[in-house]
Amino acid sequence: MSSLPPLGLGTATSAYQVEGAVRADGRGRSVWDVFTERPGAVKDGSDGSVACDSYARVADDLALLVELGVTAYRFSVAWPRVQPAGRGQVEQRGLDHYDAMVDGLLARGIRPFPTLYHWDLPQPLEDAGGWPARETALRFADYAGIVAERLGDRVTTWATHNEPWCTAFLGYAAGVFAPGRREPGSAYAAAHHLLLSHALGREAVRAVAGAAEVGIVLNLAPVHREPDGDPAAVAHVDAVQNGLWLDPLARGTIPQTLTSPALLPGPRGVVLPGDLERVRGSADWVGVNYYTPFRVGAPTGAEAGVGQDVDAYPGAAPFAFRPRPPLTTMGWEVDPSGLLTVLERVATELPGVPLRVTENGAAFPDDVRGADGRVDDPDRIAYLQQHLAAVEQARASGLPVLDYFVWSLMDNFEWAQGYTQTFGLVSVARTTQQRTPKRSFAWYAALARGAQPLSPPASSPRTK
Ligand code: IFM
Repeated sequence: MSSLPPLGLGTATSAYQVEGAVRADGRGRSVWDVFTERPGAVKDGSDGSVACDSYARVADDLALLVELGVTAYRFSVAWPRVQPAGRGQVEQRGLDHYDAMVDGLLARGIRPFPTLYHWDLPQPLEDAGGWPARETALRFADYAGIVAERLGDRVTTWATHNEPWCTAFLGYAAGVFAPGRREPGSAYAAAHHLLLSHALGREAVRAVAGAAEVGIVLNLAPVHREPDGDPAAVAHVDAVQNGLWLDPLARGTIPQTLTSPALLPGPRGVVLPGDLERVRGSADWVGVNYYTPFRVGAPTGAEAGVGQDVDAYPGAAPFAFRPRPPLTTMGWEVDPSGLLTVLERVATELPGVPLRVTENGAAFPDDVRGADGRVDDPDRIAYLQQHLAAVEQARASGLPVLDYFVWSLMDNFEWAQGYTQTFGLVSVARTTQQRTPKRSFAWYAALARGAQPLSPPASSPRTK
């Protein structure tokens, strides 16, 4: 019988994906403001300048969370709102916004779960070298301390980074995310500095808010070998996706399969004496963002549109991803058992460290509406139900999974996919910003209110 507290149920968003208001209250430019101006960078040519207008509609979003009955809300703080240049001057109006958000959540009995960095690096820091430069890690620690000074009397649980793999490898190797650089060596340097900045940021938060629990959110995935897959490629993909983050946090080591000069001792390396000791043990909790497993096979030439970019694993022997149906509209395979696998792995590598599923959810076509005009999304309900069952299984076997957050509260700006992918429990009309709950919202609300037990899904997700 598990002695864990009841599973906390929440939803998640991030600043650039929902806030809009990119020129409000002295906000500086971020790498995503600049990247989205690049022709072809975003599938539908859109950007996050308006998004869901959540910066101005905090009251609407809080009302949705209350209606949903969740106990927790995961949002991110935009660094360029707090320090427009990424260093130096602090913009109090930006801090005021998050201060009010935290108060608004607490007043409604909802726990705030801020993430300090969800990909919106102040552009001046990118101009000075970005995450491949050590300086960025030091500036992140300053920023973390500034936010903690303001919110740390009420926020107890913090995340430093969201999915640093995306920042490093989609941003600096594949170049499909901001800042859009295709420099494999820089990606490995960025990865190290992101981890270092997590450790430094945690120290800064705890210096002003001693009782704070500071974690990091990783997008981990089981990596399976297809019959024709090269074992070396499988090991490399696993090392970049999982080991590069877990090994330093758990043991202060770097996977031996990764031989980028940036990670090796020597003049081209960025790992300085003492860095890994600082990173080891620096996660008070680990957030797992889980969507899909990866299957690694030999390239056949017919891999277009599989939803994952092989360039984001620099140095791997040639390989291709082979997702198996059912797929979401992102091209991601649906496999709830992968969530259990990932949770087991983290719990084994970091024994005793509390875990949270900080993102889980799915983009589906959302093209069926009920008589009331609401999106009828049984695929999403089934997806969530199946993955929540995996979480319950993990907890029943003793894994310390404390919270689960649906990605996302509402449809929003899905990075390089623009507004073409919908992950929300709530639809958002792009022209009026009207928020309309989907059927999945009612389902999750019933669950959050304890009115609906977690039982096997009535139907399985449609296949693509
Ligand atoms: O929308 C993203 C989020 O910003 C980070 N995790 C994955 C989500 C879906 O792609």
